[in-house]
Amino acid sequence: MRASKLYAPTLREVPSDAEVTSHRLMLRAGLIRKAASGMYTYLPLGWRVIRKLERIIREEMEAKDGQEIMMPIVQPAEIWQETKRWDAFGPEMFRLKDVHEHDFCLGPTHEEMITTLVRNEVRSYKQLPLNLFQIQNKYRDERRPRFGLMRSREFIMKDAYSFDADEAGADVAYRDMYDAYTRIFTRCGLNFRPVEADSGAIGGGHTHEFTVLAESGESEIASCTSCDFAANIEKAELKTVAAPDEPLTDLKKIETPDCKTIEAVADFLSLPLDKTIKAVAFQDEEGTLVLAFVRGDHEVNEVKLANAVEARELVMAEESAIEEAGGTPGYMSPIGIRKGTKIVVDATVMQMKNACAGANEVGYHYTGLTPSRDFDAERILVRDIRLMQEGDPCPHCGHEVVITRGIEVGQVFKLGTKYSEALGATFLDENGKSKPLIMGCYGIGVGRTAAAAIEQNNDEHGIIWPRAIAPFEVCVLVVNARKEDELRLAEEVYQELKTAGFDVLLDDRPERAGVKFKDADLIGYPVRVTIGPKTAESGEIELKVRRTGETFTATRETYQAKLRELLDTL
Ligand code: 9G3
Repeated sequence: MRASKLYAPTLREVPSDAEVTSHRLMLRAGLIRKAASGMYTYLPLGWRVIRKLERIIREEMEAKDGQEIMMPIVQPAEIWQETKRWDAFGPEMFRLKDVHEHDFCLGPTHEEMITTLVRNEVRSYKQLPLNLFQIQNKYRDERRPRFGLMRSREFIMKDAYSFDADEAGADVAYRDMYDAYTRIFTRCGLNFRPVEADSGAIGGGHTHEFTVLAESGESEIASCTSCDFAANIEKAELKTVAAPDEPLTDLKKIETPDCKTIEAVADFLSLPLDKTIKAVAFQDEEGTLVLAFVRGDHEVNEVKLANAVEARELVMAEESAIEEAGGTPGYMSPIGIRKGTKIVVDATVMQMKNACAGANEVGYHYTGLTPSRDFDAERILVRDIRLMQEGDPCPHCGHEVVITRGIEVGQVFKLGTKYSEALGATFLDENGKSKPLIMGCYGIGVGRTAAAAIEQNNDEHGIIWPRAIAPFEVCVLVVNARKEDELRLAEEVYQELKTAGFDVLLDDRPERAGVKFKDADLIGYPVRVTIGPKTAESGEIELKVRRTGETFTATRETYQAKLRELLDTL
């Protein structure tokens, strides 16, 4: 390809709504253009990156016996009604009607579609295990699309689905996909971690997210400083902290004027925060009040809390809802709350002795509170609802954890029989007994992976592509395309490299050299081969490595070997 023909409009400036580096650089380098909110066109350079990513994904999926298919994007409502998910996702699901007024959606995912396909044809254990995958646009009507390809409303996903006869088979399928993902993201040159994650809306329990470490990521990852523990902070389980043993004092209600927060009370009574109990009030999607109690120096993990009360979503409670339930905002205690309110107490709180908490009366708190003695066990749920914080002990080895941010680029889920039972996808086992298929599902955000690669590989000049997914792996740049001898030499080198199998671009534009050098750095070709006056004089060819800025001089005879040597390190 020649840059004089390439459709890659580079920009010096970007629109203000491009908040993260990858979004800004993908616009500036002419990789994507916004078509509408959360909808993007891939320009030639951007699409070359996607196609290289897809090739790596296909190779690794097929190495694990995944078979590629292509399902419709437009999905009939009926299959979603069978799994009772048609109404579960509200406005996030793009819906449409056909000419007969029948309901359809644009596929946000394909569990229903794939399971209704398989249930008709897979009838015997002899046809198992089966792993089917596709690489296709998905549609999720995000209220606030942002960060370019990182959170868009139409996005390319590789989604795979596995079908097994038993749990042991499903474990093998899960491990195969886990290994395939490890190989895919390694080949893409990404610094990633598989982290334990919360299975959220789709249930099934076991799941890992493949997370690319990047400060601009939306995920928060807790990882151990000394063992391989890593978990999405939403899921990270915490050991119960035992409280020091001490003689129990009597429960007392004391006046604490104007102490509306637990910090104020701790101050007023000069108590350490870890001797206080903090209440946080939420409401679930039905408006039911959910009270959470954690130690004063801990935070509530809303995902764990939602799972504990089986709520789909939780919002901070209105003060009126708290009062209706017999609670006193700012002075909440689980003692005296009316029935029907869900009360969840963190397991560490249940170990506390002689603690201080709200007394459910304005201006009053309890001291000498020992939850295992004073809380009504019938009324409360005791769960781990703590949010893991920097420095907390690793649940595996006890060393301190650190919290870093990351971009979720892939996830592997165990689905069990959630969809096969709901949709009657059964098979006959070797004894002729009918059983539901055991499933797993596995996603990779292809565009998001490209964006994550840029988040991890950039500098003040632009993108620094890992070789395997660069739009071109080498750029042959003519210093002065108006000089006949330089241009001819560049053409020869370009042809030689193409013949040698390199993925090469010839920048033959009649632009000032400075502009072309800047574009090569912005777009981020791994190696730049410069043909200039010295090449014409003495055959000297300069090679520059984008990542390190190192330059090497070679001759017409040695430059190809040098290029291969350099590329093999990138
Ligand atoms: C919906 C809408 C949004 C959704 C879903 C359904 C997320 C939904 C979970 C998954 C799980 C896996 C296969 C590939 C990997 C991820 N957002 N999920 O089910 F209707 Cl609007 O998609 N699916």
